[in-house]
Amino acid sequence: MPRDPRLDSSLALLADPYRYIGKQCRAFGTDLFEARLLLQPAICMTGPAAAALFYDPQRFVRAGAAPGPLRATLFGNGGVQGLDGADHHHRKALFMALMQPATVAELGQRYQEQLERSAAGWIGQRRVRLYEALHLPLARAVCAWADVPWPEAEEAGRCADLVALFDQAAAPGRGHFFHARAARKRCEAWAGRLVEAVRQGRQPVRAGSALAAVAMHRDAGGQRLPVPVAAVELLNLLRPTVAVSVYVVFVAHALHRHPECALALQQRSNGDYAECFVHEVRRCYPFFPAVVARVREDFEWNGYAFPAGRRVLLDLYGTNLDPRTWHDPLSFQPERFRERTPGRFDFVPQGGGDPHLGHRCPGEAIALELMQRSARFFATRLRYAVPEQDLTLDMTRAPALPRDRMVIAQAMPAL
Ligand code: HEM
Ligand code: MYR
Repeated sequence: MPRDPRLDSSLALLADPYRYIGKQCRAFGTDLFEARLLLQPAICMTGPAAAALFYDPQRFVRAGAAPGPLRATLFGNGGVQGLDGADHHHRKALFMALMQPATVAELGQRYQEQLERSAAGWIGQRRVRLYEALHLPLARAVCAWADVPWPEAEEAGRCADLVALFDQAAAPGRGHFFHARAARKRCEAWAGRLVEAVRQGRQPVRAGSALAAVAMHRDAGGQRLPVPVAAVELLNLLRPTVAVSVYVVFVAHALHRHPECALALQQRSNGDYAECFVHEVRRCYPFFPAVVARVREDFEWNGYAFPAGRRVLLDLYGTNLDPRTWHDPLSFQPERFRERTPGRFDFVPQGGGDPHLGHRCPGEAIALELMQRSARFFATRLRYAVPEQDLTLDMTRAPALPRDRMVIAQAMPAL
């Protein structure tokens, strides 16, 4: 197996998290190579065949796979991300049960109301940084949907903490160690108190709400989740929904770069165009760079040895842009999704495979719903200018973002 000769490649990965694996693979002319990451040997892979391998649950486990710094911030400990086998299957069902179309649509409706309310406040403002401006409407919507009480006096701090969990998880230095780790401690304490209050009947909940489902969930042995674990799972619903702000920024960015897409969204009779458009946004824009697992037992693949315990990274960003799957991969063409339904292993912005069986993101329906509502809102309900600014994406951070965070100006209701 080709080898990255650096003594340790963690800094190279951190400096270019979306392109490091793809670049090395192109240089070696292979789909995979070996490197030292976080002082341990690791196999890095890209492309649809590697994705199909990575999502074979017989081959890989997640226990102990996620790097410590990400567990301390983005994921927490004891949550679904680190489970395997029957434990994973049972816990995953808790998430999938919340993704019924009517439940997702209800979240979409609440988000749209909050977006309209926030946008009313953008009118008359000189400039609005969309990324930051989207956090509160998303946080309000998901907490109302989940049945999580959200007192106005606390919302600024709580919202900033939920953002820090994903925005500063991979930030070098202070952002990670000072903001994201402290935010996780505060968020888990808050979510844990809510779970206890529900269990003790002090916090009324709607049957079937996300908070009720997490608080009352029983593991395969019939036990309630330990409070800290339930807190992690509640945050596994709240945090990523606020993180959809990154995708919504990309929606606005793509509408600006491709005004013909805005026109297509304005045509009422344009069928599933909004869905094709947001798929193409998820395919082209960099968000979740790579996923990580460990080899369950020794095996060989295409003549390469995968030793038990070895950490393996799958490049999601590069797989979405793989020229073997996608014609002219760097050109933004929503229509490509009219001609072809995405496969389970070649279109992997939120992971691959089957979300019920493996670790693929359970929240894709939510991301799609919120992105489509945002696309329609920006294209048909809000008029705004995109003033002079740096619209290039900062690819040295994860999540990548436009350097000026997508500023809009002169917002007003569309006639
Ligand atoms: C897992 C991406 C939104 C909940 C994942 C994974 C990725 C991902 C790449 C890992 C897949 C793997 O390990 O194989 C994203 C992106 C989102 C997003 C880019 C955009 C904001 C959401 C939403 C929710 C959600 C809205 C729920 C409300 C989860 C959970 C997992 C997960 C609970 C762990 C699943 C498991 O380990 O079985 N997501 N996601 N995500 N996502 Fe998302
Ligand atoms: C979520 O909150 O679960 C969804 C969005 C999180 C994106 C955070 C991006 C940084 C993650 C870096 C992972 C690198 C793995 C090698």
